[in-house]
Formats: sequence, C-alpha cells, structure tokens
Amino acid sequence: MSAFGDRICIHTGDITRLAVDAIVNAANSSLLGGGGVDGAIHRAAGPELVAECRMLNGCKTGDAKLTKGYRLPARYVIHTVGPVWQGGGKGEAELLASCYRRSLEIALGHECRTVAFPAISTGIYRFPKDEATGIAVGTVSDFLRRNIVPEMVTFCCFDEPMAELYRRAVAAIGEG
Ligand code: AR6
Repeated sequence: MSAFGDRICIHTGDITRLAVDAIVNAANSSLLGGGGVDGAIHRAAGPELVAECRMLNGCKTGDAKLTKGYRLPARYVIHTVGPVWQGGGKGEAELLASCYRRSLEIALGHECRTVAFPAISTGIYRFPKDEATGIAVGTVSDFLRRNIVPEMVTFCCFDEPMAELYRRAVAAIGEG
C-alpha cells in the first residue's frame, strides 16, 4: 500500500448520512437540484440549500462551488458538475478529473479534514463506471500525495459492485 493509502476509504451506503466535513454533490450546471444523489442531498439538507445555491449563478462542467450543509450531518456541500458521457471524445475524462481536483482544492481552502465523494457522472450522466473509478482514484491520490489536507477521503458507493470497482482501482494505484 502506498503512503497515502490509509487516507482513502471506500464506503457503501447513502452519502447524505455521512458525518464528514464536506460531502461532494454530483450536480448539474444550474445547481438548483435534480435526481440521483443531487436530489437525495437536497431532500436531506432542506430548502435552505437551494436558496443558497440560487445565489451562486450556476457552475461550469468540471468546476465546483461550496455551500453550507444545513440539515445534513456534513458541515459543507461541495457541488461539482460532471461531464455527460458523449462517447469519450469530448474531453470527458479531463473534465471528470477536474471535478475531483477542484472539489479537493475547495475542501483544502476550507480546511475540510474529511471529504466524501459519490461516483460523479456514473449515473444519469452515463460515464462508464470502470473508467470513472480509475480517474477518481488517480486524481484523488495525486492530490493527497501533494497536500496534507484533506486527511481522509471517502469514496461513497451506492452499491457493492461499485465498491468493488473502487477497491480494484485503489489496489492498482498501490501496485504502481
Ligand atoms: N449516495 C451515494 N451515491 C448515490 C446516491 C446516494 N444517496 N444516490 C445515487 N448515488 P447521479 P451523475 C450514486 O445520477 O451521473 C442529477 O439529476 C449513483 O448510483 O446522481 O453525475 C443532477 O442534477 C451513481 O453511481 O449523478 C444532474 O443532472 C452516482 O451516485 C445529473 O443527475 C452518480 O449518479 C448528474 O448525473
């Protein structure tokens, strides 16, 4: 296991239940809510969340913006906008990596010691899960290697097959 391996954890369950400093939301560019994990986060946080989001003027694909967590156990929500999968030739991989990097930069800027990510773009936005988990683990481990904050990053998976993909991606990094 590499030096930062003990700073990555894989969890199966609902991200809205995690008592971390920041959870990341797989949002859309309006930041005004939607389905999937975005809908779950807005439901759990309460209406104050969309009220704060309305003041942010949306968010570009690959970028991220921070709000408070309101009724969530997490102190903050970092909203990022993943790419819609269009076959792989439209910069999707780089945009997805940028989502993880920008979210971690914002977490660092707000001294978030613990951060949890969902598998951005792998649901409604149809990014292939195998490639997406490789990008997620590669980008996060690269950031952890260069920064001491966050101390711990959780990949929160909705189901066990996704957790297995993350385990494999983490193992592959450890071997590299
Ligand atoms: N906790 C953890 N993971 C979850 C949860 C949850 N409560 N709910 C779903 N997932 P998706 P996207 C997983 O579709 O592909 C929204 O409408 C899910 O199994 O939520 O980035 C936004 O407003 C999948 O692996 O996000 C955008 O319009 C992962 O979260 C659009 O969907 C991401 O699936 C974004 O699509």
